[in-house]
Amino acid sequence: MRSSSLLLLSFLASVAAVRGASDFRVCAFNLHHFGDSKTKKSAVMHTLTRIIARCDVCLLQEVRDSKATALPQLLTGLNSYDTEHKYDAVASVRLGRSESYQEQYVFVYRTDTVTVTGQYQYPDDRPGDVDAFSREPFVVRFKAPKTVIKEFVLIPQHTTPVNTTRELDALYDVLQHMKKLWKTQNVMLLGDFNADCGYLAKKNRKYVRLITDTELVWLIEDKTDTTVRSTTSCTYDRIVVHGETFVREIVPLSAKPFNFQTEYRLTEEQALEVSDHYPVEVLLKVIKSKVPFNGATSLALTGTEETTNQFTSHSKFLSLFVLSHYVFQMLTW
Ligand SMILES: [Ca+2]
Repeated sequence: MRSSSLLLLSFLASVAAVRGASDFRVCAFNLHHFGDSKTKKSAVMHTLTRIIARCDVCLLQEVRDSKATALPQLLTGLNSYDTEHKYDAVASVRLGRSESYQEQYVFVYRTDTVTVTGQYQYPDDRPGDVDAFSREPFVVRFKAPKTVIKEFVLIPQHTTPVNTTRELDALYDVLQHMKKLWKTQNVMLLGDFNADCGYLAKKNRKYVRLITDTELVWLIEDKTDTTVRSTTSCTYDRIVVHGETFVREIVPLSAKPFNFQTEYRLTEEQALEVSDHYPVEVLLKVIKSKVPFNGATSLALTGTEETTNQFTSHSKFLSLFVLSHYVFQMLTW
């Protein structure tokens, strides 16, 4: 009796895991000088692949791929590592005030759960505040049929540490600009904002509209450590959501850094080879699937793109059901 209760519990947990697998995860990761030299380290590339393969959409920052070879390699690695999904990427041009130091924003996404429906390089020519950014936001709109929100806009930003306060405030103008341009309220701002420790003084926060506007919710809370080094604890990486609707369609309390050092049992040194930042991530609510106990699935999903996912969850569910049944038989014999 006891073992059958345990079995039931583990079965329910497995079902929950299957359903959990259909979460929709948005991530932002500062890869710390991602380019040619990193691609030569296979352990580092493997860890990067594992991290990025957790996300439906992953913003990469500090992509310094001057030879334009690192990103294709990363995508090839992702597609052979995780064959359940197909990954593609959309990238900005190389951005920066000097020729010698430039970075790209890259969004890696699963083509089976997400479509890019718009992209826009912010021109940074706002009258009275020309050249506010050194890495102007590369704004992308995504359509994700399995999420409740359906379509949303991501504004990325990797601030320049010494100019954090000004750039964060100017991001508010980018937000207003995009809301008007694309006629949407569903906007998320994310990335390595350097929004803590020495780069964003407490006394200056009241001047940053991105912080003071009550329509914005900062999901990664202050005092959360997004840095790998054990000697630092700063909340540099952030996810900020605009608008009541979008806030409602976020899974409560799901925003957090992903501590890949602990998760993948790396030493600090090994983790630092990957990056000096943890990725930050958040789950968007997905359209619920109904899984009745007769083994038949009826999913409240629409559109042919979902067929594969439905089939996968359905088969996983059935296999689990059959497996649990066998184990149960063995235990009760
Ligand atoms: Ca600029």
